[in-house]
Amino acid sequence: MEQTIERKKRIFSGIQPSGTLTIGNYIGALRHFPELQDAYDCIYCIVDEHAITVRQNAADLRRRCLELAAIYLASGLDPEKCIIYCQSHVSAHAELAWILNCFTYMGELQRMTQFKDKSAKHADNINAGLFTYPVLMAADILLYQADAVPVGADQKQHLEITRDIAQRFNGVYGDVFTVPEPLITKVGGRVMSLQDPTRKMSKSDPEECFISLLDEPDTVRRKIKRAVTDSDGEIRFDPENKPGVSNLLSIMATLSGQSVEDICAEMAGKGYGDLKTRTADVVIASLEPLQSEYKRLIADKQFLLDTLLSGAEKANYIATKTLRKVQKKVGFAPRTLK
Ligand code: ATP
Ligand code: LTN
Repeated sequence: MEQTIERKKRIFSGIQPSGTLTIGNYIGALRHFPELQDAYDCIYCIVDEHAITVRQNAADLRRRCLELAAIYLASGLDPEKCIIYCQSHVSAHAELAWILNCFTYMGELQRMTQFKDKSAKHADNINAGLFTYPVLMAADILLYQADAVPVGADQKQHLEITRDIAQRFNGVYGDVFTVPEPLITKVGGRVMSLQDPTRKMSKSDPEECFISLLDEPDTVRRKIKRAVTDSDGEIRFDPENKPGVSNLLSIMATLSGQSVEDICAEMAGKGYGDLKTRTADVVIASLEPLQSEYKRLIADKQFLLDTLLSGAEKANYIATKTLRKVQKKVGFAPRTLK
């Protein structure tokens, strides 16, 4: 009897171990990872190779990789259901990135807004890795033939270039790569900095700009209390004219599950002090379970390492299959004469 086994659709995403994750990373990306793990075949990577495009202290980076593994697990990811691993443990990423570099134009990379932003931020270290960062990201995604990629809105342009590279390669060599779709949430896809609500919240910005997933309740209250708002005093969702207030409202809405409209209706006539107290209450309550699970997990480094190594083994199997196919297509020397 003929049987067709349908492959589950595949999800791939990655986060850089470049600092403690912020509620921006959580709301825009991480929060969705566990939601997807039952219906899809999910692969979640810790992209340490991307992290060194900005200078990192080696001991800190090493420690942060394990911390991010603990955060992944604390957010609800189950290593029995999905693959969790470190990018540098699977050499196919760097190998495919090299090949894809030869299918990417300088002009395309020069247009990337993240490259422009990071070049301005790190003017003393505009290295070639920072420039070809999107190509390594394309390699990450294409190696696993991912159908969809959950990311924050800031990564939309990188997903577009990934699709362009895949289509260009497929155009020359046939259907080698799955062309991935971005998964970006409408509300919360772009959480803004607490100190400059016209810029995105980023984990490598100064402390007061973000709330870390591991911030103590007192710290959360202090940072939200000092968040930049405006002087008109009205609680209204208007990102264009009231970016600070709108940012607090969408943080509260995404974390509580309540709509922005309902929150505004409930807070009618109240002041920014009340808005900030309520936002802080919601943030603290939603971080609490993740933080207590994190504390338990981070105490067992051996378990975290074992999880990453067994994840890398599974990832390596899938990635090598794609890499070998690509190497053959481009005409690299064969490994057997058969
Ligand atoms: P860095 O500051 O080191 O560049 P980052 O905070 O921008 O890092 P990444 O590791 O590059 O974070 O991103 C991890 C995921 O979090 C990505 O999917 C990214 O789109 C998402 N993300 C990052 N910042 C935000 C934000 N402010 N709002 C929503 N999503 C975000
Ligand atoms: N570029 C992303 C992190 C990242 C990623 C990926 C996300 C690296 N590789 C693959 C999704 C899929 C960032 O800067 N946020």
